[in-house]
Amino acid sequence: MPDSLSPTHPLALAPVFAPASTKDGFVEQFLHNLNFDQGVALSSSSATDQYLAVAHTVRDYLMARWLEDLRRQRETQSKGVCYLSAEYLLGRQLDNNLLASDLTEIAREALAECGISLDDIRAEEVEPGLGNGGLGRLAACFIDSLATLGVPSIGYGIRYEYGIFRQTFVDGQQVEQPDAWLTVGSPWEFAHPENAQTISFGGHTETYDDEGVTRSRWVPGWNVQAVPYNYMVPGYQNGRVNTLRLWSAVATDAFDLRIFNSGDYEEAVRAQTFAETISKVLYPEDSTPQGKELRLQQQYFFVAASIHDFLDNMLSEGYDLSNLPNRVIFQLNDTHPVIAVPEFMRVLVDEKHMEWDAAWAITQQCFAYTCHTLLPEALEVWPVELLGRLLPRHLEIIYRINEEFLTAVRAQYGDDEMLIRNMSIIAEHPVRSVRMAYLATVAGAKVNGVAELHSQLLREKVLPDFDAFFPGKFTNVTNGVTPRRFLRLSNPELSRLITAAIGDGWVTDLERLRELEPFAEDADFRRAFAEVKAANKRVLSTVLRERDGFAVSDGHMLDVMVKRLHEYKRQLLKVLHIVSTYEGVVSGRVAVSDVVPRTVIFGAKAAPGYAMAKRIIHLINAVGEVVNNDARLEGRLQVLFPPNYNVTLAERVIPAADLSEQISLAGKEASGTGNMKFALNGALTIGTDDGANVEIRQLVGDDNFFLFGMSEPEVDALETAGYRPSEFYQADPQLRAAIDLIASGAFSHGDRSVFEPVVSNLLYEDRFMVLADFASYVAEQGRVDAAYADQDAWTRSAILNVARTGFFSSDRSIGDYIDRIWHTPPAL
Ligand code: NTF
Repeated sequence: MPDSLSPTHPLALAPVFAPASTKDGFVEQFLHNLNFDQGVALSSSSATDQYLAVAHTVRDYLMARWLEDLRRQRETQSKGVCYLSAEYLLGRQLDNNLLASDLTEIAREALAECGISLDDIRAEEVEPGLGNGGLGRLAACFIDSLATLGVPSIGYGIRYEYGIFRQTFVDGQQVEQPDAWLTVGSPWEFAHPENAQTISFGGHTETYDDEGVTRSRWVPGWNVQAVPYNYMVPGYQNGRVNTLRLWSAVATDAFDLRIFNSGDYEEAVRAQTFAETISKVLYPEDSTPQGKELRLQQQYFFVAASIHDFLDNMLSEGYDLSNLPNRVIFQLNDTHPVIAVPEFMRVLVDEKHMEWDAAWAITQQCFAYTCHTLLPEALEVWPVELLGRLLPRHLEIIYRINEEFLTAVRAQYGDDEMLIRNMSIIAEHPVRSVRMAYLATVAGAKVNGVAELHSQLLREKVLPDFDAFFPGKFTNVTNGVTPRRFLRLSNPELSRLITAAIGDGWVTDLERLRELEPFAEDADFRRAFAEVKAANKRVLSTVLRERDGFAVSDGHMLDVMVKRLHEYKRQLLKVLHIVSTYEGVVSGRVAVSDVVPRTVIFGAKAAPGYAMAKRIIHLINAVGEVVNNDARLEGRLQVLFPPNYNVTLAERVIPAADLSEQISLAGKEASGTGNMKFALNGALTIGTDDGANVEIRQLVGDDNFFLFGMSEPEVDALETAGYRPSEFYQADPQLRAAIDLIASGAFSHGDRSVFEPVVSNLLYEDRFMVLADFASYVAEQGRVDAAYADQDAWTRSAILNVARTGFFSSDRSIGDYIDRIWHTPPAL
């Protein structure tokens, strides 16, 4: 910086220019970036070069605002949110960033002038798939809303070199390919190796005398460097740009030498290997953590880096740490970042020399925990042996937290050993382990579930003792989705129609969609709405033809089930419905002319180690193969399973859907967010009373929702009474015929062994009660068929779904977090 420019001079605060807000400016900047960043002339540039140059142009445009927001957040020192999440399933960035900066039309015209189509450029972007499913996508929606609402905040996570695997099918079976999303580089990120944090692992602890005070300290065995990569998170046309900071692990010479000198060669090699692997790959387990050592390393790696980053770089000089609760709230996105709690305590007590009680009081105000599941197997536990080996000081801290907590429990309830064992953060069986959800609950100022039903079950069934012990700690924040990506961007035609009717205020105030209700009674509007749906189907049909070579039939009801493959979500129920329809026709029970033409679209990845889920994928493909090619069906039933369902494909599928399948066993799906996206885009839902389906149905009304299946209390009662799936099989000839057809080898070239494990699991175990809900599901699908026959009435319902689901904006969710949990001040 020149001497004459003081740090407060305007030119020192922001870049010297804010380019590209006009078409000519965009052209100039684009060509400049093409020449100077990519090193090519327009005439010799590839589509990738052009994409990168456009991305840089948008990035440059946002830069001034970003730097200003960073400065403002550092200067004001008002309370902000640190969102800690191991996953951010971002989706493509270009379109979103163009929209947020209101540059879409300028870019389109500018590129056209250069002979380039913006649509072609968009297709070049590889989406960053740094998440598994709902949890990671929720985090991405939340950072969008935080920026749009102008909440001082930062998202912290991991910059996985490989995101969620790319799914391919070989002979109908899932084969995973690595997701090398960084091959052409990521134009949206800024590496800051100079701000790397050193993250330690292993070693031992010791006590020492500090002028008469006995203190503990951790003497680590090895360490890695955490390099921050910053991503811009622009708010929607509000001039705000927040930050997402993702950490990448690298080895350093420094640690090599230190450990090498200590003589422990094996440890040094180990550390170096780990340094390179810690941020290498996203674990593809959704809902079923495998308890792998590397995963705990990833978790500690990113939360330790984030906490130190916050304390070192976000606080003003000499900040009084006892004020931290007025300055920050760390929101724990599920149990993955919960190791942040003992790390924060370690920093306060061991490094800042704070008294334990004072530090604990601060910690309990600085953290809040969101639980995203009800499945017991999804609640993370870490064996004490592993945690103690990797993070010995943290284990000591967890023990002390637990000891003091259990003392308090005893003081209230007496020596009820059963209760103590149930509430202990440390589980004794099958191996001594740390229950991360309990640790988070004890430490968190608030604990929230992600839909009303989920929060209720969390309090009543998963953590009832904690709810009694900590009155007022539990709350609900129903999930939401960003209307920018999942309506405005992904459904431009519907957006235009809505805006023409009620103005564009809905983009940031989604409840305004209510104003559409009267239009449901307007025949012209219904016609226009139906035309939009038809146009979206044509777009999807083109995408699937180009992407997968599928031929999508015209005039079909589009019936969609897209989500991770998990038994509790019950893709098998949908398969049984398809098989049953097919069986009805081929057996002559049903006249083919009575089959309402449907195209069923599946999208689902299975965790690579989840054998049953992979078999179900195989079965879906096998059923599709037979059904799609059997002339007796006269093309009235089509089953399509495009591989590698991701955010980019979701943005095409959801706007085109007529029917949204949300058919989990009641009490198992915490919330769901796909369900919200479909309703918001005018698909009708067939669903159980589960997760956020409950709230969707309440809002759209029973007449505009197809409810089926047992309620959660009914599931509970059946479980208590003793569920025997084979009884349902015996009692229902239609169900029997469908299962028998699968068992006969009809979908496996006569080989009965291929799907035998699926069939016997259904008949003898069926943990998620597919057979118990089958009859109800099929009956409700009959009502779907009947309703679809009256297209005008269907469209009316679809419009009401759009009009009444504004509640599911992630802006509303964030508002609830602010009111119920964070208590952050109004936007700066
Ligand atoms: C998921 N949880 C739930 O299964 C979904 O119902 C919910 O919509 C999303 O979280 C977002 O809240 C998980 O992925 C996990 F990991 F917690 F099991």
